[in-house]
Amino acid sequence: MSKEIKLSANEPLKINSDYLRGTLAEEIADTSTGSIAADSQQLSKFHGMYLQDDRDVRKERRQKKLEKAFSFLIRVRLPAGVASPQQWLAMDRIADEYANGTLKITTRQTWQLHGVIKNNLKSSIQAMDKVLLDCIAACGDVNRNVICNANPHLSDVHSEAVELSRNISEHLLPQSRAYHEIFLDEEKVISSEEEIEPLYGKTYLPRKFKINVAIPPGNDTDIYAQCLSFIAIVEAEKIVGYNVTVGGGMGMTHGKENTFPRTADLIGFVTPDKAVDVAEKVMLVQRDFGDRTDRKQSRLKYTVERMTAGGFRDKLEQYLGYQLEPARDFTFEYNGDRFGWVQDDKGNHHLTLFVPGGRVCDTPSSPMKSGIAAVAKIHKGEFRMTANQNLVIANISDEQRPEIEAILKEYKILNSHERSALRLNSIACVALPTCGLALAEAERYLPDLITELEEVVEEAGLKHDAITIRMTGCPNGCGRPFLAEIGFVGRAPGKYNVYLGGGFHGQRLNKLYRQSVLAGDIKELLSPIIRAYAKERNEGERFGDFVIRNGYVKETTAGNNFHANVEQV
Ligand code: SRM
Ligand code: SF4
Repeated sequence: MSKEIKLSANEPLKINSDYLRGTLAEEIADTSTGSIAADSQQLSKFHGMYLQDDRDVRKERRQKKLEKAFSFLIRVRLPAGVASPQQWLAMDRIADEYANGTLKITTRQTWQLHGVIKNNLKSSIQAMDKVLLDCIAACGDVNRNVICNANPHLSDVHSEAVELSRNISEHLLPQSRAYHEIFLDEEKVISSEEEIEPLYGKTYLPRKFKINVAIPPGNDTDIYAQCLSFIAIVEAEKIVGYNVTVGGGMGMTHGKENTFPRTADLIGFVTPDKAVDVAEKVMLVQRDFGDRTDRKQSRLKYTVERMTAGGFRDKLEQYLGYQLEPARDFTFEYNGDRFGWVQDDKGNHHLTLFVPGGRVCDTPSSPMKSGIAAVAKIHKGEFRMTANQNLVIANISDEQRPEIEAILKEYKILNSHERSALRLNSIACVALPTCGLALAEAERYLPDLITELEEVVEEAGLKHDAITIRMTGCPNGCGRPFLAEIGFVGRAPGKYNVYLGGGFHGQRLNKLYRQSVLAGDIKELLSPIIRAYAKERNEGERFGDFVIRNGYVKETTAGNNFHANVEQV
């Protein structure tokens, strides 16, 4: 007798949702609560929003017998992270009118709004629609925001890569009109089932799916952490095609060794005309072979792990009807951002600014949000968000540069990138107080920890030496901490697992060095290693390589040995 397969709860939910409608419209209209039902919470993700509550006031509200302080996170779909000044200004206003007055630049190159109460959801989305922004598929079991290298040096090649990112995003966009009906008050039009979701069908994907486009030598989009990546191969300043990697991902669960971060595998090369088709077919292989019984095993990385990279490529080639070409040579040099001013070959200027934790907000020492809005009022180029949560003010003409510089100076943000290389190479995920999954602080704590570590780094003469350092409030890995040379992952309030030995350009996972370290003990734990690195490193040796050579941690060579050879915890 064949064993019955038990699908995860989200599968029937998707099937019965009438293509992502469920009872969302009714629940959003219900003013008796700030919340929505559990099923609707799952469906709302496909429309780019999550129900959250302010965890800082949970206890107080419980004591007062009040409902949690519910609000929504809204995440925008912004392929390649490119936005016009008008779009920036609209988001700036929406943040003030309907959210918590801040704009969060995410590790997938887009804006998030936090603190949008249910009553303001439709107004926010309608205001975005006016400037041609939407949040369709920004979350949920679908293809997410397609990200792309933000390096302004390579502008001609960059625009080709941006175009590919946009084409993939459009091609893989869910077709259901649910978003338009629920949030934009569009009339429901009845269409045949096949027309509704030709790629996804009723069950969409087993889990989230992530794509990026990279242009060596910059790996600022961290290709090894993505489900599918296209690495541009450039000859004579033209993209001749893309190497294809599959099966990267970060999320894991503490104590569950069958969950692990995984670096992607290189499986071949395609010419530019085939890239969208390859994106579609990789997604369809995952649609058909991804695990739909256990959401902890359903990401593409586990599908590739089960099938092996070669097995996955064979299946993909069956879907494509042609073979991938052998992968071409490429070299990545870094996965951080290049800060400050650069001028491209057409004479335009680009300024990359450091945005601490990606949080664009006004503080007394740095009114960044007002400053960027003032720039947006006169800027004729565009804004590009980076996958390291930073911001490029791009395509500034010779004539406009002095004016923009004057504004940035007035708002004290012109020199936002004049910091230690350690800080400039840092990422912290949002974590508390909005993230419901956070076990510890990240965005609100990493800056202080870096201030402590800067003392050691400066004393050791390493102020200008880049070391990648990333912190997340839990092991889901939103700040890609398992690729950092120094990674901190929350275990409990004030306690972090410390990981060492990631590759400087994102090519190697790190390894657990110490478990559940108290925040107050981190400086003491790392100081001797940082000092030793300053004194004993080989010429050009990176921190992540040094800690492996000196035996602080064993090398992680693949996701499936991430948990192996952990010597001291
Ligand atoms: Fe993430 C869930 C924030 C990039 C892996 N992520 C969440 C949620 C929505 C928590 C939740 O499910 O309730 C977080 C909302 C916090 C908040 O209050 O804003 C959240 N993730 C973020 C952002 C905002 C972090 C940031 O500080 O920038 C990033 C938004 C990206 C975007 O614009 O789309 C973000 N998340 C990532 C990345 C990095 C990336 O994509 O390059 C990863 C690791 C790569 C990967 O997917 O493997 C990531 N997020 C996760 C996971 C683990 C998935 C897994 O495979 O197990 C979860 C939890 C889940 O899906 O169950 C999660
Ligand atoms: Fe939340 Fe964890 Fe993601 Fe940080 S890593 S935003 S704590 S889910």
